[in-house]
Amino acid sequence: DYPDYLNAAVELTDRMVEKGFGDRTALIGNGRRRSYRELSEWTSQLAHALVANYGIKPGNRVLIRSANNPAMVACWLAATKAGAVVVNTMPMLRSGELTKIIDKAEISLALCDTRLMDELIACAKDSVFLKQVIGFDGTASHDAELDRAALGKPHEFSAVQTGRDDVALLGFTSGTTGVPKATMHFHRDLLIIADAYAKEVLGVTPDDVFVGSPPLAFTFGLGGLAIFPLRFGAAATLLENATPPNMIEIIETYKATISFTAPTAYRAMLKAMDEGADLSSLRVAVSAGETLPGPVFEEWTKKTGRPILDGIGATEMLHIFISNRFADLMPSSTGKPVSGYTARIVDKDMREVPRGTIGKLAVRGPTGCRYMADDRQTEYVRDGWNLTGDAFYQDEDGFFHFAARSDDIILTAGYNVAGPEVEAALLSHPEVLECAVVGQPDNERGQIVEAFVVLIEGTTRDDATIKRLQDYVKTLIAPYKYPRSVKFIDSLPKTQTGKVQRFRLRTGEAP
Ligand code: 3SK
Repeated sequence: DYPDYLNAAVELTDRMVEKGFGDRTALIGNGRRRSYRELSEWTSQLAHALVANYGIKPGNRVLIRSANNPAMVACWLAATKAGAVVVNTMPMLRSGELTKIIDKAEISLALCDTRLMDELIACAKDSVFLKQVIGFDGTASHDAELDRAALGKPHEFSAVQTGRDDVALLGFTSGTTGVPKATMHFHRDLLIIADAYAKEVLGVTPDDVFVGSPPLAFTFGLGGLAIFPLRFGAAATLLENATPPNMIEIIETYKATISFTAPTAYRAMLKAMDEGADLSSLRVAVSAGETLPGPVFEEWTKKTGRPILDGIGATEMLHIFISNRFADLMPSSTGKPVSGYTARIVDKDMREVPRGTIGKLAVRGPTGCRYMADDRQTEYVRDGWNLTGDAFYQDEDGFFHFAARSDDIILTAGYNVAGPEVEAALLSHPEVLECAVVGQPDNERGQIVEAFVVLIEGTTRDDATIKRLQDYVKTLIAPYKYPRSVKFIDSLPKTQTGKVQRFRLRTGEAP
């Protein structure tokens, strides 16, 4: 139930001051805390600069390029206050990738951490769209062009009265298939994900302190590290380099209570706990984006007394739409739909399949899915249902279970093998750190199951290890599923949001 006119950035800043949160910590980063009042004033000054100095108008597309830091959050909120449509991008993107985004989103102005300017300036040279690249200081010193333009501007800004269904954000899909697409999100969507998932599933309170690794440029990170804390008067810690040791330090220093990260980081945190790290302040651990291995879930539950909350989200839907809850949790499942969302398992004709049958996951909800100028709208959205590209089944109790990405199903000698099932078996072997399983063409069997394995330090890469792993898999799952080919690699190819790019292994493009 949202008013017709709504500016999401106002709700997350000025409104929080009005509600009495002015003196509470909103952001922690670069070694200092910023209160809600400071954030409200900072974003208003920046919004004034965007309008007065750079001519930003409602509806203009603004690209932001930065690592996770308070200045990036402030720029995103300021541009949103000014009515712009924002595209947040990750620091690792190179000019070729940025150019595709700039052209697709028709970006006219970019705000860029001064440490990352080169690639964007290269894009601007030949771009018909990008006219201005303005630097901001992502460190604590605020000494760059945008910061100087904002200095001395009024602390209050009369934000653009956007409609609740005006586009506020373009989320680019992370490209597990290699071709990024833009999805459109409204001002109200930014609040819905907090009011549905964060409130109902996480039970966020003003005393919470968030920590996590996903980039703010990925909507998983924007929700978990900016929107959710700010919507409830809680605090967000922002880390430019969110490696597990840095996250652990932040958890211990600021007594973080909610973490958003991937299974590999939870595995590292478990090891750190064995070595004496105190992570007891964490009351919620969220995992999404990759399959959560059973052993990580079990060990975390045993050590902390609380399970990891696994869920599934999508940039297309803005955030997590199916999740486990502490009070309603099924280990190894992804959980049940978040309030406001409906999910079902369908066949190729969009007919619902019986419980227990693997089919395509279809989801419907208030936050998507809307592709921008893309044929995928007709291919992936049918009768209002978004087909996520995942194969799932729903059990008798209503829990949804991941089976595979549709393209992770391997057809071998007449059998259907779900790659993730073989991965889970391999991952439970003590010598396997990470792995990815794909199908490779084979004259005799159509496809064979091929595993790419990252071994733990000290394990020998030889035929004996291959045989050991193959025999082990055969003891856990039907022997026809064992990987006939095992290759050792140093690391798995991943997207910048941490998803394994199996297509690159399949095509031989990686490692
Ligand atoms: O895993 C994803 O793709 C995702 C995307 C957006 C928000 C949340 C998640 C888990």
